[in-house]
Parts: sequence; structure tokens; C-alpha cells
Amino acid sequence: MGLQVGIVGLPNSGKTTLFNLLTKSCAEVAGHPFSTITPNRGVVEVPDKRLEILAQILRPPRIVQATVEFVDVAGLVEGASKGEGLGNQFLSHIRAVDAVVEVLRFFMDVNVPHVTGEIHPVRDKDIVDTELLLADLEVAERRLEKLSDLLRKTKNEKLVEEREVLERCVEHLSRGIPLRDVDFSPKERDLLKPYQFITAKPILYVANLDEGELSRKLFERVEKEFREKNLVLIPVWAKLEGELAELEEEERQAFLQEFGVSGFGFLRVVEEAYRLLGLITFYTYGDKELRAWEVLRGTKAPRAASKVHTDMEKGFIRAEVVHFNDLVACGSLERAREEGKVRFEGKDYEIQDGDIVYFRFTPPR
Ligand SMILES: Nc1nc2c(ncn2[C@@H]2O[C@H](COP(=O)(O)OP(=O)(O)OP(=O)(O)O)[C@@H](O)[C@H]2O)c(=O)[nH]1
Ligand SMILES: [Mg+2]
Repeated sequence: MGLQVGIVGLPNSGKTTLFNLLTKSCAEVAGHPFSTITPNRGVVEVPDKRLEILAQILRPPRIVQATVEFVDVAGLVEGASKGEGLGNQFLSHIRAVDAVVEVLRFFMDVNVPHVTGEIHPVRDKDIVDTELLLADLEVAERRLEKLSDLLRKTKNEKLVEEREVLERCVEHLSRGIPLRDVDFSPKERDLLKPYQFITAKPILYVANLDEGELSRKLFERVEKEFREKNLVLIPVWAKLEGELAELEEEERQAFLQEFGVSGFGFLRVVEEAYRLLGLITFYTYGDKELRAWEVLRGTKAPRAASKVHTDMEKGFIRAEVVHFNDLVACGSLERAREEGKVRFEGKDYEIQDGDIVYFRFTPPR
């Protein structure tokens, strides 16, 4: 299973337009609020230059890229937690994701109404972030009530711990602090995991611009503000990029240059999500395929093997590893072996970004 990313934002901010761009889908986009009701889901293959180079060296019968699944939900409005708009129940669809992308409207288009009547991305961010906080607060408070009931009847050490950490959550959320900014211990994090709090997930802001000067100026100002707060704001031109995607490469480059943009913004969304999550890529290669996988930095070899197959973790013997750079320098796997660049690593080996790994394991009887 690849990475999952949820897309949130105000109605008409361009979430579905971005979703379509990312996943090459054609979900309904409309100029009225709440055009998305049932969530859209789509999978993107992660662009990977190293994988292309490896394919040239190894000539596998098949190449499998790492994937990211995007989930596009309905728009959130102020008061959603109290039932405004479509309420906030649909947020349950993004509880299971690994990271959140929040789309902020920077495009001006008067034909597309803004729910508050004014283009103001900083305020929009406050509205949406507040609703996400309130959604988490609701979950935490509901669970706390249940826990208090339970604890009145039974004494249970673990439940007491859980209550303490949930109380801390409520305290922070009530003060407007997202849970990702709270310093929980690893043990507390484990206790909180089942709740899938949205504000505990890494978040990436996407500025949806149009090609006009006003939009760009606004972006420059807001981006600076975000940077000072250590927040990531990525510019995309969702509508324009969608139109450009249909052009031939040469024509497209000419357009991008004209707008002073070095490349598609939407591709950065995937890259940044990776970076935010601390993910690295390793590769497996066998008779059938060459394949890219993502794991958290610091993952040990047996755990990485379990991504390929759980039997590989259980029966793990060793990993035979060559780094991408070494393989490229040698030009072939045989040469890399001759030059001693293929290492044998044990169960404590931490997989490195760009490793090509062959797992040796005892198959189950
Ligand atoms: N001019 C311009 N229009 C855009 C841009 N992005 C989206 N739109 C338009 O804005 C309208 C809303 O876009 P959607 O992608 O449906 O917005 P959404 O956030 O998914 O909206 P809901 O699903 O209703 O919450 C559509 O008419 C889009 O064509 C943009 O970058 N520039
Ligand atoms: Mg939509």
C-alpha cells in the first residue's frame, strides 16, 4: 500500500481541479460550492528519475513505480463542526491518510464565487484549520467521556494513561494548537494512533494561483508569512496546468517559460509530501520486475522487506545491497559485484535512500 494524502480546503478553492491534475482523473469540477459530495480517490505514480536510469541498466521485464493515493473530499466552511455546509462528517474519509494537503484559493476569477465573498487565503487557512481542530476536539472529547464512564466502573492503568494524554490533546486543541505541534513522547503517540487525529498529520499548503499579476503578488506576500512560521506553501496553477497537460511537450515548455514557471507545480506536491513525511525510496529487483518502494527514513532491513512480503520479514536472512550511485558508476550488476559494491547486510541495517536491495529469506514451510 502506497502513501495516502487527503485534500482539504474551502469550497471552490480548486481541490477537485488539483485532484484531477494529480491523478489524471476527470472528477466533476464546478463553479458552485459543494460540487464534490462523495469523495474522489485516485492513485498517482511517483515520478522517479532514478527508476528510469535503473531500468536502462537492469532492463527488467516490468517497472513498478511507488504510488500515492489522493482523497479529495467536500469543502469545509466556517461552522462545519456545527453542521454548516455539509458539516464535517466527511472528514472521516481523511482520518486514515498519512498527510494532508490544504488548498488555498489565490485565483481571482469573478465567475467562481468565494464562500466569504473575498479572496483572502490567510483567513481561509484560519477557517479550515480551525474546523480541523474542532473535528479533532470532538473526537477527543467524545472518547474522554467514554473513558471516564469506563474508569468509574473499572481500574485500568492503561486507560488512565490514555485519559491523561487525551486530556492534554483537549487542552491544546482548545487553545488552537494542532497536535502535530505538541511534544508527545513515543509512548503517548502510540496511544493516540488509533484516533487518527487530523491535526497530528503533517500538512502541506497549496496555493492555487491564476496567471495574473494580482495572484502572483498575493502569493509572494503570503509565502513569506508562511515561511516565517515554518509552513510549506507550494504554488500551483491548477486550472492552467490542467490545460497545459494536454499540449505537446515543446508547446508546454514555451508556455511555462512565458509564465516564468520552471515546471509543473503539482509535481512538487508529491515531492514535498514525501519530504514532509521523511520518506525515502529503495528498489527491489528480480526476474519479474524492478520496483520502487517508500519507507520512513531509519527503517531497518527486515521491516523494509515486509513491504514486499510479510514472509520476507519473518524468514529474513540478509539483504544484498548496492547503492544507486555505485551501480550507475559500475554500469552493471555484474561489475558492481566484481568491484565489491554489493554488500551483505544484516537485520540491523538501516535502508538508505537509493539502495537497490535483494532480500534473502527462508520461505515458510
Ligand atoms: N480561474 C481559475 N479557476 C479555477 C482554478 N482552479 C479551479 N478553478 C475553478 O473553480 C471552480 C471550482 O473548482 P473545483 O476544483 O470544483 O473546486 P473544489 O475545491 O473541488 O470545490 P468543492 O468540491 O465544491 O468544494 C471551477 O469552476 C474551476 O474551474 C484556477 O486555478 N483558476
Ligand atoms: Mg470538489
